[in-house]
Amino acid sequence: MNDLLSITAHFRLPGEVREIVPLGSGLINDTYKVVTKSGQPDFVLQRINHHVFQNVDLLQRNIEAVTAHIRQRLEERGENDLDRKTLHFWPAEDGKTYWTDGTTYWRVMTFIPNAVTREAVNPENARLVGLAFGDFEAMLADITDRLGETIPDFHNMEFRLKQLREAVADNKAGRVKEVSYYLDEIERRAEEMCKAERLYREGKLPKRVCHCDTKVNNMMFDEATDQVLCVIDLDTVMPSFIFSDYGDFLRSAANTGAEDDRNPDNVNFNMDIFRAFTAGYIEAARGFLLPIEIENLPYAAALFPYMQCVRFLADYLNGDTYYKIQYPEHNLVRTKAQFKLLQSVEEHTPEMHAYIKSLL
Ligand code: GN1
Ligand code: MG
Repeated sequence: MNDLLSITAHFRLPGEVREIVPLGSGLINDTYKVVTKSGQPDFVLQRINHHVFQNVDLLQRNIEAVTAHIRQRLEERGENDLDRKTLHFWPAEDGKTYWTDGTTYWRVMTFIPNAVTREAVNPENARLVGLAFGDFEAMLADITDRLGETIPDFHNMEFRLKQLREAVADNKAGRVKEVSYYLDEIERRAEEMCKAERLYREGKLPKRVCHCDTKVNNMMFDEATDQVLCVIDLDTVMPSFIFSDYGDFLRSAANTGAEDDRNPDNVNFNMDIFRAFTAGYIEAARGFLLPIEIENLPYAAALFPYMQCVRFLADYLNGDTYYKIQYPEHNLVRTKAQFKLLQSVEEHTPEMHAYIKSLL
């Protein structure tokens, strides 16, 4: 607590700190709630994982551009409650929205009161979330060339496969043999799954500003009304294919089990969530989506469990250096659960195409 307290002292924060407690369940950054004495706003303190986000300055400049742009858009629309619908980052002593001692990187944002995150959605709020992510992309569509890639090749499937193949070749943790079934299943789908990169090279598929980490728990809901307030965790907001946001949301929200479920039988693709989210997303985004983007939404729904399977497996083979783990085979359990989800998505693909067609 004292160490954390001394970090908050580098930011120009109003109010007196009462306590600092852990917050949230992210796999990359460390997050804390800074509780102040009553009547004053609380804050969120985050240690930015600079091994993952190697250019923190670019990262924060992206976030500042995104939050300012969203705020301006909401103002133009005459919306109220803007302090709960946009994130606000506080300047440190040097005026930047992060502080570093040379080894660790920190930032502080305002804590949004009377709001909650959820680990699961129901069909009613899945539609609202679809609208919210579609709207998020629509609001940011005109600043694509102002944002840098905070993690180069983040959702580039060809690159993720290359990393996995390198992990296999290095076999650092001696685990390759036990995962051969999953490696074969991954390779069998590799060409199809790299379709987005091919379409991009052929000039048929654009990049747009995307959130790129649209897990259910990266969205704030109003505690009382259950309305979506805003999208959080903006570290990966960058130019990408719209498949990123659409596919990654379904990966986390339309899973009947957990991302790391130890029992693959619990894991299935929930078509009610799929339908509700897709209806909301297409409603908000149809003004800018190209036919090729809409046509490939079922591909996106498969791509993200596939990509996550590849990423978890690569980390397992490398000896668990990227994702936080709770037990030694955690990344393998995650791999298996994501693979089961992929299989279930594949079974539902014709049904997904039919539903999307019915919306147009
Ligand atoms: C990471 O930070 P968190 O937990 O929201 C990861 C995502 C993965 C996700 C899997 C920067 O997100 O890409 O989909 O874990 N973020 C980064 O749960 O790698
Ligand atoms: Mg998160």
